[in-house]
This record gives sequence, C-alpha cells and structure tokens, in this order.
Amino acid sequence: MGAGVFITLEGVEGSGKTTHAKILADALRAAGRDVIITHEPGGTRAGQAIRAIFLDPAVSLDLAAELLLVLADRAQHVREKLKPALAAGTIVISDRYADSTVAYQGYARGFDLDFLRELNRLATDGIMPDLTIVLDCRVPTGLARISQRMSGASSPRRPDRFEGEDADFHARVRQGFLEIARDEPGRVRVVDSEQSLERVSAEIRRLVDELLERRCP
Ligand code: Z5A
Repeated sequence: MGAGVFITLEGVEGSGKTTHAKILADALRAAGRDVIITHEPGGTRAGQAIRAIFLDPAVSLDLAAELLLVLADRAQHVREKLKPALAAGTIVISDRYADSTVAYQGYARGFDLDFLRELNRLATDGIMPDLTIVLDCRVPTGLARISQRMSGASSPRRPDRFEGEDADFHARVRQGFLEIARDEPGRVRVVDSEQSLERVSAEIRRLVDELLERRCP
C-alpha cells in the first residue's frame, strides 16, 4: 500500500456516518488534503448492482447468499477503488467496511466471528483501516432519525432489508460494534453520536488529526 490514509465510519443506521463522512471530507479538503468518500455496499459499478439485490426486501436471500454478496462487493471495492486511491496517497473515507460484516452478519445474524474475519481477509486483500470511528447511538435514536428522514423525503420508499429488522437485531449490531472497539482499541474509536452535530464532528476531527499527525505530519 502507498502513503494514503484509510478511515472508516461505522455504526448502526442513523448514527450519522454519511453526514460525518461529508463534514470530515469537506474539512480535510479545505485544509488542502486529497480526499475521496466511498461506501459499502455499492462503492463501484458492480457494487451498485450487488447493493440493489442486497438491500431489496422483495428479493429472497439465504443468509449465506447475503454474506457472500457483501463480500463480493468488498472484494471489488478494494481492488477497483481503495487500493488505487491509497497507492496514489489519497485519504479514503469509507462509509462502512469490514467491521459491518462482523457486526451485522456475525453479531446479529449469527455467523462465526473467526470465520467472518477469515472471509474478510480474502475480501479486503489484507487492507484494513488506519482508523475506524464507531458512531455510537442508542438504536431508537438512530431509527427515529431514519424515519424522520424518510417522512421528509419527496418520494417515500419501503424500508430496506435491514431497516425492516426488529429492535433486537439492531441492538445486537450496536453491541457488535462496541465489542469490536473493545477488542481493537488501537484502530477502533467510539464517538457518542447522540451529541450535537458540532460536538460529534469536532471529536472525529480530533481523532483524524491525531492520525494524520502520526502518519503524514
Ligand atoms: N451491511 C451489512 O449487513 N453488512 C456489511 O458488511 C455492510 C453493510 C457493509 C447498508 O445500508 C446496509 O447494509 C446497512 C448494513 C448492511 N443497513 N443497515 N441498517 P445503507 O448504506 O443504505 O444505510 P446505512 O449505512 O445504515 O446508513 P444510513 O441509514 O443512511 O445512516 P447514517 O449514514 O449512519 O446516518 P446519516 O444519513 O448520516 O444521518 C441520518 C439522519 O440523522 C440525517 O437526517 C442526519 O442529518 C441526522 N443526524 C446525524 N447525526 C446527527 C446528530 N448528531 N444530531 C442530530 N441529527 C443527526
């Protein structure tokens, strides 16, 4: 890998990943850094096709098929987009990555965690983030933000495969992210995303500045 910096944002839905990816990228660009934002699933053309099947609740998917789809998305994303961007020295911010598979397909769906880490090694080609920020909020807070966003949308849509899961499912996902953070405190940092947007973005910026100071002063 080149001199790029890889940052991922993780968390339950509605925790603010998309919002803060953009705020962070804008701030880093204003400071003269070369930055791209990407996301999983769907960060490549192949990934967009996979995402459509992956999220559509009308498409029946066995849990093994669901898992393999998200890994296929990641394998393509890493090789087509992440590795070239990192090799070019870019700061890459990804809205979800490998930890989402451990949290959703592992902690929430029940696949063995070590098995998932092994599959992630194949999908990621060993590319792991320099910094992962888990935006942590209570499940009802995240779900309320999403339903507020949906009710304000000009063309309302049906909940996707994961939005349709019950509160226990999302609670297991949240617990999964917190356990990943406990297991890897050097890479994974937790930020309370129930604070104001300003407080959350300031905490994210502090963590990223610390990383950049270490990596490319
Ligand atoms: N999935 C999986 O199962 N396995 C995997 O390996 C991967 C993914 C990679 C992708 O959904 C689904 O795929 C995901 C897990 C699964 N499903 N779930 N659940 P997606 O990409 O469509 O959606 P998402 O990743 O869950 O993102 P989201 O629902 O759009 O949420 P978000 O990006 O975290 O939140 P946001 O859009 O930034 O914010 C939501 C609203 O809250 C918005 O109106 C903000 O203005 C507001 N907000 C955000 N922060 C605040 C604060 N601090 N205060 C007040 N309001 C706020």
